Amino acid sequence: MSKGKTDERIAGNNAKNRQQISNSPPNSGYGENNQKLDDLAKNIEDAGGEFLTTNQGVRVNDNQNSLKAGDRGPTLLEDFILREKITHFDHERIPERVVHARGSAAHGYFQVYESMAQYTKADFLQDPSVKTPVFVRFSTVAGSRGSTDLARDVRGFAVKFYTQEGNYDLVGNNIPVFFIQDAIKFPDLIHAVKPEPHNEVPQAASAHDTFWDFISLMPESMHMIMWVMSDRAIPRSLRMMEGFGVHTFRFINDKGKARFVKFHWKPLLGLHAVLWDEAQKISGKDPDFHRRDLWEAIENGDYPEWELGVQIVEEKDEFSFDFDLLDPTKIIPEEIVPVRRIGRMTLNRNPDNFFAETEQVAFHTGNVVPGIDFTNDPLLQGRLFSYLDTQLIRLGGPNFHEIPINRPIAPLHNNQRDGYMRQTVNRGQTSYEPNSLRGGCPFQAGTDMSGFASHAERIDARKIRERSPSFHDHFSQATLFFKSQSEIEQNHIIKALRFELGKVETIPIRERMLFLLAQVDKQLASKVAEGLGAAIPAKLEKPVNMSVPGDVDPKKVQPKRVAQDMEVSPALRMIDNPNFPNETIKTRKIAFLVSDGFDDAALLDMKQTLMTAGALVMTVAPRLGVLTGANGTVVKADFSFLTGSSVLFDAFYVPDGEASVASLKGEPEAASFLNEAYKHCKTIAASGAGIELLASAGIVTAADEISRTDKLEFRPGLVASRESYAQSLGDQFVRSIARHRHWEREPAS
Ligand code: HDD
Repeated sequence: MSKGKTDERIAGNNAKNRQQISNSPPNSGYGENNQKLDDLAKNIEDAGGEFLTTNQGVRVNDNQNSLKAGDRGPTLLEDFILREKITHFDHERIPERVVHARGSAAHGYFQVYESMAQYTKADFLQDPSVKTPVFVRFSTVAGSRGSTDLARDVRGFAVKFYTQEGNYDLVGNNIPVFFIQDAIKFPDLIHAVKPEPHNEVPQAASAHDTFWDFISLMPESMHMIMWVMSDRAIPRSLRMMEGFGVHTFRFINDKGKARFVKFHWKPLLGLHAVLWDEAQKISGKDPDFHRRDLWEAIENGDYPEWELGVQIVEEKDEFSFDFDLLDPTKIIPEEIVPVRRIGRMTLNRNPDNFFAETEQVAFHTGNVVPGIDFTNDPLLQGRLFSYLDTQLIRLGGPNFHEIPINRPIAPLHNNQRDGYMRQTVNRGQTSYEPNSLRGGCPFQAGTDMSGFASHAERIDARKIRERSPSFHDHFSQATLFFKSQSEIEQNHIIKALRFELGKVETIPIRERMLFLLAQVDKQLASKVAEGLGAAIPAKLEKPVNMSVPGDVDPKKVQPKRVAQDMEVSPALRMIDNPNFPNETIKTRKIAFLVSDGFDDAALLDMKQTLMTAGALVMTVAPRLGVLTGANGTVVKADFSFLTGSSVLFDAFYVPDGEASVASLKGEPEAASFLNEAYKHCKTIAASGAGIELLASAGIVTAADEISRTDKLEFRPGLVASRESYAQSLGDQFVRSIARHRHWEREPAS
């Protein structure tokens, strides 16, 4: 929704306006034909209103002074206005999520490309003309609600589909595997990664002893560790990352035939990350970087989009892989089972109120609709318990499904009653089934009436606490992931591990990690060891009382069947990933470094070229206010060198203009802006006198370097022209930005 539209929507704030909204028929336009938004509209209360009132509707005539015995006397207990206001304030907070506390969300819709009836009877996957409303919440895992967006962490990617058959929640992550194979280890994992209990340090970071202590004793986490140490864990934007359902689920068609399915979200803007050095700096400069980015993109009408992909496996092929489909530490490589893209999700509206929607939304892996079912993945099975349980405490009782954001658009009738904060006024004598007094209503829906019937999987087993031997290979896919990365990405993993383990103070923990890394890849381990100034131990010393299988008994590992000769999976890398061939500069933020006296055409024509390609242009100047070009063009300074920062932009341009460049040369921050950009391998362009700023910043070393070549891109990601502006310069700048980073400039580790 554009800014204009938002303003229009919130313009009216009186009772009459609200009346109009609540009386509006479905698809009134309020919700852009989105049934969930129309439903939410019934609860909208715009800020303002005519008179200030208490919660009982009594008008308040003095909101500045409490009721006192004399103007210098004590406050009276009688002051019900003061008491109500303070009491409500005291209770404004609810417990934050125990994990995924830091989140950002948006509304949108999903549309399937063609009917999936052959595979699933799920109603929302049948008709390409149907737009199913969605609410999506992205999150980090370890940090508190107010923590930085740019932590090295997994990103939550939770989608609530408000389907005509009830809510379906796909509660996934941006990484397709998980740390542990069994949910019983989840509290331990989270206790280990959260700030340490004695001093609550560090916030939103895994680089500390307890996390790596746990991991070093948990070899099954090694595949996940490769992903978390990769650039996937520091995305450039929530709009530029993949999503995964992680577990294997089931699709069931109307004939009752089941197939295994893995879910993927493929972002249309491609896969992009920031460097760790940037991530740390962004955490200081703008801890809301991802939240702001998502919000602004939607406000600007640059709606983020993902395609929903599925990998479908026939039941007869369940055992034909060299890993177990039920093991959440494994992927099905896309080269073995291709991802079929079956629909598109578009996020096109920001929430009206963070607390009411983003904070109060309650996801649950158990929210499924007919046509989608579970498998026996022991991690998924544990999650099926956890989510409902956690919402009961977090949202204060059993009626959280009545909170507007959680309410399904499908009709809801049952005999569940009462409890804290019940909103519904259930009329009638009966609250049980079967009944005769109300004609049997509400009655059970047979499967022919969309009643949910669990897949009748045959189970004939002993009750045991054991893990299947088919879960015992903890390293093959970790190795596959590492080997599939480009050299640059491998270096980033090495550096990330050096950083994280370098923060670990207990030497035996580092050693255990080096031992495990050596099982993944010898070179990886030795490079990490080099950075730590340590040696890889020849064998793993089990600490006293270690109760988990610290190493793998090869006799217990199932023989490999399919894909044992698979060396690399290109779909696992971010750089040159074949799934994202079209590089675009859409929504990239380009900083123009300018001051008074800039060359008007050099600024305006370049801006036009970039905007035509879909990028956003912002000016950064020695001060805020307006700037005037040599020929009188007036532009607003969006940032000063104080309020802006190099790490917040994707590319940089210094336009021609003698006076402008002279002023920038006197500004030490301008040079450090460009030097950081250079270090972070971003594209920098200059025209005419702008080149002198590159020279004074030390980026162009030999003064005549540019004259010696007729190439506009005279060094990787450095674009310049002696002319004030030529279209060829703009076109080259666009092509260079589309490569995102110029890794040739990055020093090897
Ligand atoms: Fe979880 C929240 C994703 C394992 C227990 N989880 C939560 C959220 C996401 C995930 C995206 C945030 C939802 C939101 O935005 O409100 N969790 C995952 C994935 C997992 C996973 C992809 C592994 C494949 N989780 C997992 C296990 C357990 C939990 C094994 C417990 C046995 N997760 C929870 C929770 C949370 C949660 C405690 C905290 C807040 C909430 O549920 O609503 O129930």
